[in-house]
Amino acid sequence: MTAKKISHVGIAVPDIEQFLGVFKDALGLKFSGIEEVPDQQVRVAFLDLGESRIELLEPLSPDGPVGKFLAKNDGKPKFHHLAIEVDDVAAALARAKAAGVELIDDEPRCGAGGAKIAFLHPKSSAGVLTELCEHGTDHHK
Ligand code: CMX
Repeated sequence: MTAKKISHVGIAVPDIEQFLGVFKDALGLKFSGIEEVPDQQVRVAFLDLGESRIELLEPLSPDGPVGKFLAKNDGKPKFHHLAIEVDDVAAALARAKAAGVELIDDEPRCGAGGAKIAFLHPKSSAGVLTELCEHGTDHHK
């Protein structure tokens, strides 16, 4: 299993359109589209930043992970997670589990762009919600 790079940094926002301009216009990052990820109850926007990306996450439901996270922060935007690109999510999960890390997902799930994703609990990853993700060979991220 190889960890390759920071895939993206996720920021929870109450409304993507309200915050898109900061990254797209003020910082000049390339906006690469909006996608709904029903499995995670979010709508996401990606902005390219070198070999990595910024992901803005808007809740599709107040009961999903991002909806709950924003509610705890009085609805204000906040850094949400760090995503690490790996070549094999299942192997990365097995390695983390063997090292005693608490997993949120025991098996990879389907994330934005068809990536295989899985989360480590922030309690055992230095307080940072950490996503492991694996993109197919047809995707540059
Ligand atoms: N970063 C750091 N800490 C976080 C956190 C985050 N994003 N979200 C919650 N926590 C903290 C809580 O503050 C809490 O800390 P304390 O115990 O010190 O108060 C602790 O984690 C546990 O919180 P909890 O109440 O037990 O659990 P929650 O119901 O808040 O759920 C979590 C937290 C991480 C398990 C849940 O949000 C989850 O399963 N996340 C993974 C899936 C996800 O986030 N999907 C959205 C992104 C999808 C995508 O990128 O496509």
